[in-house]
Amino acid sequence: MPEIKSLLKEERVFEPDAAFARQANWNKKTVAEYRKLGATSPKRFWAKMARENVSWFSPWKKVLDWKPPFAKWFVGGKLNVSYNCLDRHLEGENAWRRNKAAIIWEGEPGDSRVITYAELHREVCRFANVMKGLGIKKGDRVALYMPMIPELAIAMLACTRIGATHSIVFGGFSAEALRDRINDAGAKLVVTADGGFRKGEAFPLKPAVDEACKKTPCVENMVVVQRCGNRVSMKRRRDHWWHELMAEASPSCPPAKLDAEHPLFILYTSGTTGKPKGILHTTGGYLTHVTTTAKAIFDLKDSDVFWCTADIGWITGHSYVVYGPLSNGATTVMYEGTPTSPGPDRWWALIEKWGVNILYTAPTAIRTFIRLGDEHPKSHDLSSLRLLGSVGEPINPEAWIWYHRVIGGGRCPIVDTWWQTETGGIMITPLPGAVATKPGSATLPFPGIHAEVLDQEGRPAKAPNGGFLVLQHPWPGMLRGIWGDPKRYREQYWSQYPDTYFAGDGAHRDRRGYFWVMGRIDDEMNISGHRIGTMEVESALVSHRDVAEAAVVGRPDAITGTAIVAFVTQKGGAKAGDALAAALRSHVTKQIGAIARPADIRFTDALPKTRSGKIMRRLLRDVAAGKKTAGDTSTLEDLNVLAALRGDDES
Ligand code: 7RM
Repeated sequence: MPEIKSLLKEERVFEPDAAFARQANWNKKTVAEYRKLGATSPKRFWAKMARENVSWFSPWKKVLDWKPPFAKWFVGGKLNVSYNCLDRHLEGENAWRRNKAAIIWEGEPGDSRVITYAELHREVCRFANVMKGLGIKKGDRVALYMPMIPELAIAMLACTRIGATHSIVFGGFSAEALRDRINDAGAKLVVTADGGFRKGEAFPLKPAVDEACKKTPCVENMVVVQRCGNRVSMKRRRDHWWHELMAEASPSCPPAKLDAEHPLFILYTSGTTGKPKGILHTTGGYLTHVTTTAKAIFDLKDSDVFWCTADIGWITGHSYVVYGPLSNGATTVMYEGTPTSPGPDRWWALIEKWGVNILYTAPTAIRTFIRLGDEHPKSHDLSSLRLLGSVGEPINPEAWIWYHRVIGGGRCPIVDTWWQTETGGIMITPLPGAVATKPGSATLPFPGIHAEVLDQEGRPAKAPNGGFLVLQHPWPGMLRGIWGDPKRYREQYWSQYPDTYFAGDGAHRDRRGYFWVMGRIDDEMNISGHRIGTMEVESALVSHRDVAEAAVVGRPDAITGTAIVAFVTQKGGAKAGDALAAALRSHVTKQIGAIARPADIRFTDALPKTRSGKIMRRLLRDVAAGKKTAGDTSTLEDLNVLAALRGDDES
């Protein structure tokens, strides 16, 4: 498998700092013990974690019911996520947390709110009652299309309180994308806002919801948070202001006693077809996974201020802005806006202002800051930081070293965490008090996680050869399926190797057994840590009246990791050129959202195809990257096509 042979030759090793290790929640001894238990009996390990880290109304009868590929964890157990994230921090020996900050929120314009656990509890109960008043019952789906404001976390927790299943749609998605997700989930209620602040301006959201809900027969009501004060139209009887309903709502609402396998949320992720997959997560296993990993990997202490910079619209935000930190009783930071607004030092100013201790962010952000210059972080006091994390894509060693030196002042361990929307929580990661790190490697599986790299025949790949990253035992935070599509669930994740989860990533292991994840091996691209299917962009392009055919590939990009390149053949009569390229870019933005907007559009008379008519993406990837085409072109239908694409004179 030459394509997934690693070219990295990174040999630097950073041993865990002794002082950090002494105070770590999980030290070397704990980790060794848990690794042993997790290796021999993942069930016993996770049952121990579920007992120690999660509060249950009634105990489970069976730890794991595994009928491949369908898993049930903590069968028969009853619990409530909002109870774990709120109530248990207000009672008994934890009652001192009542007035501890649960959420430190900062808006882009510089306004801020500090919400204590007691306050958050009241707001969540109020909104739970609001939803009850709108007829929302256990099992109903609620779509959340919101900016990064506290009301988003409140709405999520309120859903969990009454057993409604939330489906969050990232605010950057278009009306069309929102409509499809609302309909697929069958959401009865949409919670949104008039807008949010981005790059110094109000970015309207409500108009997109209005547009989407022209064709969403399932939606009965809409609740709108007033964030920006921009003008919106409110449809009588269907639309309600958040503040008006909340003013009337009671601040007490008992938490529903939910089954461990009750659907907690659906989160859509890009697929390799045009249609996004609704990844389903349930209650007990997910909460056990995110609570345990947040405590162990981020070493969360009661005195910590934890900042995960992800938008809550992505899985990283679900698990490590909201559920993981709050379930641990920690203080979580939420920031509404863009990293460089009003200036390139906004993040560093935030860290200094709130005394952030733990920062969890993405390589694409780190690379952006490298380019902006060291003077911005250096103009702020970042000495509160004690631990750094990375997620979303492979971190190149240069970015790792810069992050360590300039942001971490050389003193903070870095946890490079590999996981997916589908895994629910972190899977492969260093433990900061116990595991030596190598820049660019996510190191070892978390205890109780059975990860491996397999070759085509299903044998563990031998260094230096790479292979496919798989998970060989179910884990508590795993997806329980694709909403409404068990067949696709089976085919997508479980059909490559028997009873083994196929992650879709290429990886290899070094002599220490460390994992080096190299990226997607399927038709998905990772743009700034966000997954976009090539097919999704292609179907958006071909829905434009001037496009005959489109092929989309990724090319390496210094900032976003991958940039989208679209090869387009236009319909007769349509003129190729900058005007059409601009029209296609905005068409894709309208269909999917700005994250899917192609960086380059290349017009061509024909696309390179095999004799059976399959587009040869490998060739297009080389062309897009400006590389000479390597490998076999013997199945290429017409070599002239390739020459024309490259702009060669000879063919
Ligand atoms: C958490 C998240 C998942 C995909 C995954 C990988 C890539 C994520 C890392 C990484 C190398 C990492 N969920 N990925 N983390 N690659 N090292 N530490 O990002 O569903 O949006 O994306 O992201 O390709 O399959 S996600």
